[in-house]
Amino acid sequence: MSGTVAARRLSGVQILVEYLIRQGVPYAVGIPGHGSWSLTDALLDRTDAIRTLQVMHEQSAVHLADGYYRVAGRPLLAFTSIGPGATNTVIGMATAYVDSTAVLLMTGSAHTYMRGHGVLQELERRHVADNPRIFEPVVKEWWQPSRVDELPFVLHRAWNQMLSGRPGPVLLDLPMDVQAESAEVVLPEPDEREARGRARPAADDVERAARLLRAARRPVIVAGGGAIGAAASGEVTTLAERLGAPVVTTWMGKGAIDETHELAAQTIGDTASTCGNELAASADVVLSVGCRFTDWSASSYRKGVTFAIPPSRLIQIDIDPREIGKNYPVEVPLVADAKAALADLLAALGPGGGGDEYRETAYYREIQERKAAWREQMEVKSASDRVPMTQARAIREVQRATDPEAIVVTGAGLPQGIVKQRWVTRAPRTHITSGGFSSMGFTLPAAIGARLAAPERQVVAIAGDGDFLQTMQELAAAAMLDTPVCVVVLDNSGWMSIKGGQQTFFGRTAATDFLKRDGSSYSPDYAAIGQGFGLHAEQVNDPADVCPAVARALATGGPSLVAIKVSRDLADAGPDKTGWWDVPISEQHPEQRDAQLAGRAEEQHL
Ligand SMILES: Cc1ncc(C[n+]2csc(CCOP(=O)(O)OP(=O)(O)O)c2C)c(N)n1
Ligand SMILES: [Mg+2]
Repeated sequence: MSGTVAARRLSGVQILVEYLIRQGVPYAVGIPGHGSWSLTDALLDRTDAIRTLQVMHEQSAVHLADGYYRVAGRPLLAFTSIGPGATNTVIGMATAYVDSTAVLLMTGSAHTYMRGHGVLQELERRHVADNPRIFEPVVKEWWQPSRVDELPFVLHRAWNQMLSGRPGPVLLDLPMDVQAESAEVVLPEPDEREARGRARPAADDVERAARLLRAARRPVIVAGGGAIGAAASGEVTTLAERLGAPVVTTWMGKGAIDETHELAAQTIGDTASTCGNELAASADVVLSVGCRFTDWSASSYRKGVTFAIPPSRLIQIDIDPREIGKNYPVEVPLVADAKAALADLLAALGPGGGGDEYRETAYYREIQERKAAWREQMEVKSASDRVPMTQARAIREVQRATDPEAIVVTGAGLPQGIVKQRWVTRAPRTHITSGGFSSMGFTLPAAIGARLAAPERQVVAIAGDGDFLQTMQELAAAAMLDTPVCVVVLDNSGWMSIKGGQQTFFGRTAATDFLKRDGSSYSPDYAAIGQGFGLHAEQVNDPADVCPAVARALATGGPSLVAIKVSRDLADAGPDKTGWWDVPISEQHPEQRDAQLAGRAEEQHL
């Protein structure tokens, strides 16, 4: 109890460090500068409890912390100096914010008594010490304390905000004098300050939802990131079996059900699965669990492609009331933690179903047939022997070399869609991707964080060459930490996903190939890059060599890189297109424009 705890004299950064230790935070990751000298100095005194990790770019510090959170469900501290180091993290914070993951970022700030004077790296022309306002759209809340004795309060507020309700990143912009000065303080007791417990839905809404589900003939469960964040995978699967309902997943929801389960009907949206879209679009009742119905997962709301709500009736579980009814009209809103809501729904449904009964229905047989048809369609690219190989084949071979519970990490580009579409995810928190913000450069640093969170698991970072080239300097971090991530670079000499979109929507391509002046393709020597950073690194061109190369890389027990030459042929380079995506097209391309306008006319949000 705080009243009985003696006050201690601590500096601002000591308060921060002691608070983090109290919360069990094992790593502080970042790049020091004069704006955070006090912090790195204070961390030096507590290396027994919290370790400082170096990265080579502040963006990576946040992606690393984000990757750690996505796997462990616990936050790290990312830190930077004042100014450019701080602004370097914006993409990382945006990625975390959009996907509702928790990161605590500390940035250095101008001394309170010099604010506005133009301290080195201060932004001050519109407002003193103005750096944090750059972050306003990408943090749940931010603080810029003026006094050391504010810090205990600020820290428990920040911790609560970051982790309660819908999680998200928070920013602590800490003036250099507040870092350095000391005060008599009492550190907050987590037990007395945290919003623990799971928010439950209203009982009468649960009853209404249960009635709808009981009467449903074609129920479908849509699992989003909220299902994984709330550790509700068990409930999702139990409810699916109880109802005989297929489970389809969004990018963030992949892993909410073991994808080898008969009721796992795979992913929804564009570059997803045919079976997932067909089942979701023909559901009579859709139960969504922590998903926000993005355009990408809902095929830009074109009726009948991924969803048709109505006539489908929607039961929507979300911890954030802001998401309720946003994109589709909702029949029963359940504003609640996903795990609590599903448990309540299961209780309200009462006994019945269960066991293998769900296998007896015509609906079940239809689900299996649709899944089989989709698997057959995927074989075309996944079993292809062509060289340079398809990404689909490369992914299949990479997965053959890994354990069932291996963690796979992707950032934007064709690999992100291919992995979403074809990697068989067996457990929650093993498919990690920069989903909603879809950031390039996420893969490698997030994979390092993932591995730190799960040192017993294999971690495979599957990056396009473009994605890799944005943060490949973190091979240095992996090498110094000796973190055994296996980086797989899918080299197609370009930003091929964007090139494919250009071809589809504009009928010609621009600025997406990596070319030399003579017009031939350009690729750096990725294996040499890996070796240059001190990693075990190999180059692979033949599909048959991928699995052995990845197995060798994983067996080294250290960080490694496998570069794979993949197809540049737009016809087979990427995932199958399974949905619809609304892209505005100018009158200069009448054919593509007319096709888009026809599709847009069927969008349900209009
Ligand atoms: C930081 C960032 N910049 C730009 C984009 C837009 N974008 C999405 S995918 C992509 C290309 C990805 O290229 P690569 O990683 O090589 O994968 P590929 O599609 O070629 O397989 C780009 C430029 C993005 N998502 N993130
Ligand atoms: Mg590429």
